Amino acid sequence: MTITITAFERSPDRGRGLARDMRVRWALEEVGQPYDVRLVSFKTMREPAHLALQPFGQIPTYEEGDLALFESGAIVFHIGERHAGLLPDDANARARALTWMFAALNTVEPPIFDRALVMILERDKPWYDHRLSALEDSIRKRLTDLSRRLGDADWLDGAFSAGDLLMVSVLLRLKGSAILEEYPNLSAYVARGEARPAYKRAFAAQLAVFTAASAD
Ligand SMILES: N[C@@H](CCC(=O)N[C@@H](CS)C(=O)NCC(=O)O)C(=O)O
Repeated sequence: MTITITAFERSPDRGRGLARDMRVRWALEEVGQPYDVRLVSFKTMREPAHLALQPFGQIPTYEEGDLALFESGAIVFHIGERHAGLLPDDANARARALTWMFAALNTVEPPIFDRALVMILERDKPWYDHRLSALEDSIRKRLTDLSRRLGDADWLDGAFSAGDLLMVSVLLRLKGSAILEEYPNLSAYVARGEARPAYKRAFAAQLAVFTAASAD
């Protein structure tokens, strides 16, 4: 059955692979599932057809036969449930991988995403420096704990899983920042994720969309 996901027709991140379709593309590449991409504009995302798929008017969405999903974490979980390669077979290990998926999205991503938003939207506000520094403190708190837990392991809990896929996706927003570099094992963890062939294929695919749109 054909899988179709949605992605920005012109991603605001300019092809850096930070939009959340990237994690879905990466998951599909890890399990070897081909997929189609429907590109959407900010205008299309607010129209009824897209809102029927994604009630908040966002990307990504996932369609497969009569199944339509939204929320990147739920989509990655679904892909992991249906195909081998992202979730362990052992029930307890699978539950732990799911725990790491939630940790990435619920515990680690919020301050990292808020920092990115503040840097874009609030740079000219009087509270900018204070707010940025508070968010960076929150991020450091999370990264300190994550770094301690990862230690010198390659992945968070044994073999690479959907938990790592989401955690690396979340940390990538800090790539090149001094904050991530304060944690050499996390920088190396992110680099290990990026070195995976599936990640590279997904990254190239999303970049090709941006490059083509820029040539128009
Ligand atoms: N929690 C959602 C967040 C989706 C999300 O924020 N998507 C962004 C792109 S990365 C988007 O569509 N932004 C446009 C908007 O919110 O209007 C998920 O993980 O799928």
